[in-house]
Amino acid sequence: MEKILRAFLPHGDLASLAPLGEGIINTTFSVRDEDGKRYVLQKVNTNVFPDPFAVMDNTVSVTDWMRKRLAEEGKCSDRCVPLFLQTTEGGYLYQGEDGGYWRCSKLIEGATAHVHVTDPKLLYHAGKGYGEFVRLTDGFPASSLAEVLPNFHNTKKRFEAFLEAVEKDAAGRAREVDREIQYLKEREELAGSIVAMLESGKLPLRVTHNDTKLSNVLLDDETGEAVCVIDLDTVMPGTVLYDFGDAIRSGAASAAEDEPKLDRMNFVSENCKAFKEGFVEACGGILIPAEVDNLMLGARVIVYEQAMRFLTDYLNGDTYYKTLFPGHNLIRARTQIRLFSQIPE
Ligand code: GN1
Ligand code: MG
Repeated sequence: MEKILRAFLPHGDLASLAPLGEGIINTTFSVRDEDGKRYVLQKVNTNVFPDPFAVMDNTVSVTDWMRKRLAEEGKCSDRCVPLFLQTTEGGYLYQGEDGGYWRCSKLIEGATAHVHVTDPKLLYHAGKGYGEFVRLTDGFPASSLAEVLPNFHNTKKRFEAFLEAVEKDAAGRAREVDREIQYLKEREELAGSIVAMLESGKLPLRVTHNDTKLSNVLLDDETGEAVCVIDLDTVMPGTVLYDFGDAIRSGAASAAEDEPKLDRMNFVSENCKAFKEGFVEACGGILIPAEVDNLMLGARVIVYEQAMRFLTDYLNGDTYYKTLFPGHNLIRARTQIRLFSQIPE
């Protein structure tokens, strides 16, 4: 670890290193130097992101764009946009001895990544944070971004992968989850709905974050206001429906995605309303009617998609998401199905 850290922070003593966050893809630490300055050190999961250089190119070009935008508006971007450090060799990635790739950014102080909040006011602020992301990235040439994970939110393709996993039944678990499989299969037409609107041009292609869970927008510890959107790994061209939908998936849920007591997972319409209000407000009028009118379709499709993704991984024998115990992905799939069933059409 010392060697990796030194690639980014060559001077001074390093005081501490501790695990950070609850992401289920990358491995993350917080680092404190002798002056009390803190950094986020992260190992990129190259099983999921085979081209970490493309991930960093996307991240840096979008964050630079946002910083420039804020400066033009006379706003300070210190805490509003993640800032990545270059290594002593130049570049934003350091390759460790095991071949893994690491990156380092400044930690944003006085703000928290909430996994769960109950106060609708905080949801309003979270909505504003993600809406501000849409506003600030408006005009960025979305198609210049690398598709680091092709078809990431192509729900139609996700459905095909799900059917393939059922068919293969690699871990011999399909019989046990027949009810869940049937439930998702019966709703197949939902899988193609957004894809069709994108293909026909009804929905514009925008820069999208694609992982807009509640904990990816930091809220100020004192005011509760949104400070910064983090985790830009999956920044790609997409539709705003994906980002709104994925945010509702955690923001308007009464429990964590892996809550084992299923009846604790419910859709909280008040929180959904608050998030939507903040989101649309901060987008500042750039959304077209087809986007505003279909935001809730985004929520239904993304929660449905996430249920399928978790169940697919369960059927494949837990090869994608980090799991802590054998039934972890199944619990996740079940909470998503329950949440989905409560989101109004
Ligand atoms: C993964 O690891 P994290 O929390 O950033 C996943 C998201 C899922 C989420 C579910 C690249 O994100 O799409 O919604 O888990 N990211 C990737 O917890 O697959
Ligand atoms: Mg992520």
